[in-house]
Amino acid sequence: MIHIERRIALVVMACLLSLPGLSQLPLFPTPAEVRMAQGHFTVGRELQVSSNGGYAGKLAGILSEELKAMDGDASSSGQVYLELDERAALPDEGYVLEVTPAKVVLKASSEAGLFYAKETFLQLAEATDGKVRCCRIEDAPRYAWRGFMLDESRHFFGKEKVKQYLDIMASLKMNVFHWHLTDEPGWRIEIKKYPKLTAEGAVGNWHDPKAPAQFYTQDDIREIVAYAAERHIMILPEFDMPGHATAACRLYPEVSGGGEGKWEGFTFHPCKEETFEFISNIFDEIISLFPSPYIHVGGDEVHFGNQSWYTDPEIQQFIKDKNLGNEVGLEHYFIRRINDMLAAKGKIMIGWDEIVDAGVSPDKSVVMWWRHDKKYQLVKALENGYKVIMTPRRPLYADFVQYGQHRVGRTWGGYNPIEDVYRFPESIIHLAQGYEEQIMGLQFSLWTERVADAKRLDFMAFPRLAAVAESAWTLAKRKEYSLFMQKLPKFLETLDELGIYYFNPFCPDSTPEPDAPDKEDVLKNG
Ligand code: TNX
Repeated sequence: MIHIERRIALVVMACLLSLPGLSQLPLFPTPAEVRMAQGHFTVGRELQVSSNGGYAGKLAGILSEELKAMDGDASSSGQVYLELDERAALPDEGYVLEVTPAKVVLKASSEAGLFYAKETFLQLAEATDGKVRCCRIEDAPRYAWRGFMLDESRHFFGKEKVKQYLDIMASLKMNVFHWHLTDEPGWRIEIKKYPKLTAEGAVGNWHDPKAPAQFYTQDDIREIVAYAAERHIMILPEFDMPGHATAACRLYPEVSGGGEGKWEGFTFHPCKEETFEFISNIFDEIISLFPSPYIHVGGDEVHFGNQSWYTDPEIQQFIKDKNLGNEVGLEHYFIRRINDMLAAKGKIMIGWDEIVDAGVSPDKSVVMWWRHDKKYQLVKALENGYKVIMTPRRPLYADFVQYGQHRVGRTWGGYNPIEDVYRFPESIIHLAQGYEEQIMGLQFSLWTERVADAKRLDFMAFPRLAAVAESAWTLAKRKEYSLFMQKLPKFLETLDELGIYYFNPFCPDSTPEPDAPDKEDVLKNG
C-alpha cells in the first residue's frame, strides 16, 4: 500500500515538474518559454558547428572553441547550426534555441539575440556536462537596460577584474556596464588635454589619500570598450558634475566652485565660461573613446559642497543677472547647459534623479532613479515624460549589506537581501502604472567607499548579480523566488570555478564578511 502511495506521489511530482514554469533548466536568467522534449544532445569533440555566415559564422567559430574546451564525449557527432535571419523578425535581443538529439539550432534576428542563444546553449552544456536535454526555448528580454555600475573612483580594481565582470555579465545577459570614473578621491580616466587629472588626480583612494596613482589609459579604455562590445555590452561612462568633482577641482582650482570642510572643492564653478570649456574638452575625449549614445553626468548631491555659491560675489551676481532665483536655480541652469552641450555633440545625457527638477528636455535626457525614499521622484520623472532606469538604493545598491549580521556596508531602515533584489521591480512597479513603456530597465550599482579590494567587491556583487539579471531579463510571470533559490547552487558552482568569493545565502556563516579599511582608522593612524 505504502509502495503504491509513494509511486503516486512520484508521478504527481513528475507531472508538476513537467508543467511549464516548474520544469526548470539550470539557466540564469530564466527564459521566457521552455518546452522540454525527449532525449539528449551530446556535446563532443567531433561536433560540427556551422552557420549562415557573417556574424553567425564568427559566433560559430567562438562557440566551437568554447565547446571544445569542455572536452565532451569523444563519440558525439552532433551538429550545431547558427542562423542570423532578419526576416524571421524575432524580437530584438530575442532568440530561438532548439535542441534535438542530432542537431542544435540557434536562431535570431539580431546579433545580440544570436549571442544570447549561444550563451544559453553554453550554460546548458556546462551545467549538464555536455548532455543537454532536448528542448525548445523561445526567449526575449523584459527590459532593454540590464545594467551594473562600478565605482572605481573610491577604489580602483583594474582591467582584469573589469573584464571578468564583463564575462559574467554577458553570461547573465546583462548589457550595460556603467563606469563611475570620477568622484572625490580619484580621477581614473586619462584625458590628454589635462594630464594632471591622472598624473596627480589618480593618486589616492577613499581610505588612503596617498595610494599610488591608478587609472585607465585611453588605450586601456579602448581595449575594454571593444571587449565589452564583443559581448554585446555597452559601456556608459560617468563624469560626475557639478558635485562629486573634487578630484578635478583639486588639480584645476580655476574651475572649482568651492565647498567647505570635508567637501572642499566638491563642485565645479557653476557659471565661469572656463568651467564649461574645461568640461566640453573632456567630453570630446570621452566621446572619442565611448561609442555609447549616452553620457552620464551625475548631477547628484550638489548641496553637499556648494556652500561657497552662497557667498561668492561673482556667483551671486550671475544668479541675479540670469534671474535664476537662488542657488538651486543655478544648479538647474548648470544641468540644462550641460544637457544642451551634450545634445550639440550628438549625445543623450543621463543623470541621477535630481535632473528631473532641472527641467531638462525628455528628448535629450534619461533619468536614473536612485533615491528609494523619494518614490515621488520616480513618478514625477515618468509624468514629465522621461525615460527612466531604476536603481533605487533599496534594493539595488550593492554597497548595502545582504545579511542582517553583516557590519561592513550600508543599511537604511533595512538592507538588501537577495530576496528583495529578486522581487524587484514587482515590489514597486505599481508606481509606474500607465508609464511602463518609459521604464528602460534596471541596474545594480556598486559604490565602493567600503570596498577596497577584489575579495570584498565579489562578496558584495555575488550572488545578488544573478538575481538582478533575472529581474531585468525574465518576465514577471516567469519569476518565482523559490525556484530561483533552487537553481542558485548551480550559479554558486560557477563562481567557485572562477575563484570568486561570494556570500552564501544557504549557509551565511560559512562565508565570513571581508573587512574594509575605515577612513577613521586612517585619520587616527595619521
Ligand atoms: C550616494 S548614488 C551617492 C554616491 C555614494 C552612494 C553610497 C548617488 C547618485 N550618490 O556618491 O557612493 O550614495 O551608497
